[in-house]
Amino acid sequence: MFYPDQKEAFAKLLTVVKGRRVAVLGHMRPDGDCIGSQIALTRVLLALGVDAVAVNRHPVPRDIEPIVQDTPFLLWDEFTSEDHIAINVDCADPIRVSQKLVDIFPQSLANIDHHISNPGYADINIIEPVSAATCEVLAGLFFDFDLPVDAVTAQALYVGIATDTGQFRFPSTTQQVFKICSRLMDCGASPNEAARHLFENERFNKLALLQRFLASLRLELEGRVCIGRLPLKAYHDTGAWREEAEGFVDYARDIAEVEIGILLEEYEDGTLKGSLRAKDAKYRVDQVAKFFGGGGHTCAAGFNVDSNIEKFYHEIVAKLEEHLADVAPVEV
Ligand SMILES: [Mn+2]
Repeated sequence: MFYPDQKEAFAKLLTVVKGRRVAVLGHMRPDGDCIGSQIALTRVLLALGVDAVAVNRHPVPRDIEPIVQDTPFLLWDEFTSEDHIAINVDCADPIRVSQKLVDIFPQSLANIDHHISNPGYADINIIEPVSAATCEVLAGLFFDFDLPVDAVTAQALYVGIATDTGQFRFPSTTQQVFKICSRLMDCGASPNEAARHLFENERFNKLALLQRFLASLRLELEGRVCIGRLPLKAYHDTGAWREEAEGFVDYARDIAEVEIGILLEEYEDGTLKGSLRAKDAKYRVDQVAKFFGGGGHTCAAGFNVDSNIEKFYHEIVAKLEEHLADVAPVEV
C-alpha cells in the first residue's frame, strides 16, 4: 500500500459521498497539480456512480487544458449548488478556493493535500506533507483501493506529479513517485504527450515577458538571494498572461551561488504576489511567506500583500537578511 495511514480516512470519504452531489474544488490561479487532482478525483467519483463536478474560481491554464478532455469542469459562475458537498484538493488554506466559493461552501467535507502548512480544516483531512503532489496522494489512494483509473485520469495525475516535482527534479521526487508514475503509465499515461503540451507549446508573448523578467534580476545579500520583478507594465507591454510567469522564479533560484530565488509580481488591484523558491529545505521559505501572511512548502512558498514592488522590495530584502542570518549556506 502507498498510504496505509490514510486508509480509514479515505474509506470514510468514499462512504460519505455515496448518493451525494460532490463539487471538487481547487485553488485560485490553478496549477497542474490542482487541475490534475480535480480531474482525477471527479472522474473516479463519477466512475463510482457519484454525481461529481470540478469547480474553480479561475480557468484552467492553456498548457494544462488538453488533459481535461470530457471531465465536467465549471467556473464558479457557471455552477449552481444543488445541495452539493465540497472536497478541496491541493488547498493549504480554505480561502485558497476563493471567497466566491467559500460563500457557496463555508465548510468543506474533505481536504486532500500535500502542503505542510495545511491545518486540517475540513471534516475529513488527508494531508501528506512528504508527498510531492496532491496527485501523488490521490493516485496512491486510488491504487490502494483498487479504484478505476482510466487513461484520462492517469494522464491528469501524471501531469500533476510531473509539474509539482519540477519535472522530477525537486527533493520531493522519491522512489514512490516513480513507482506511482510507472503504474500510471500502465493505465495509459504518456509522459511524451504531456511534455509536448506543457513545454513545446509557448506563446511569443510569454517569451517577451520572460525577457523582461530576466532583465530585472538582481542579486542581494552577497548573492545568496536573487530577485526578479514583474511590474504591471511588463504585462501591459508584452500582452502576456498572468499564468505565463509560472516557473520564472526558478531562473532566479537556479543561479549557481544563489540559495533563494524570488519573483515579485504586481496586480491591477494594488496587490503584490511574492513567490519564493529555495535550493534546500533548510531555508524554510514557508516561514518567510508566513511572515507576510502566506504559506507553502519548505522549498516553495508564496504570499500576497497590499503593496507594490517599489515599496515592498526593501521589506522583503530586510526580512530575508534577518531570516538568512541563522542559516548557513549550502555547500556546492
Ligand atoms: Mn500541489
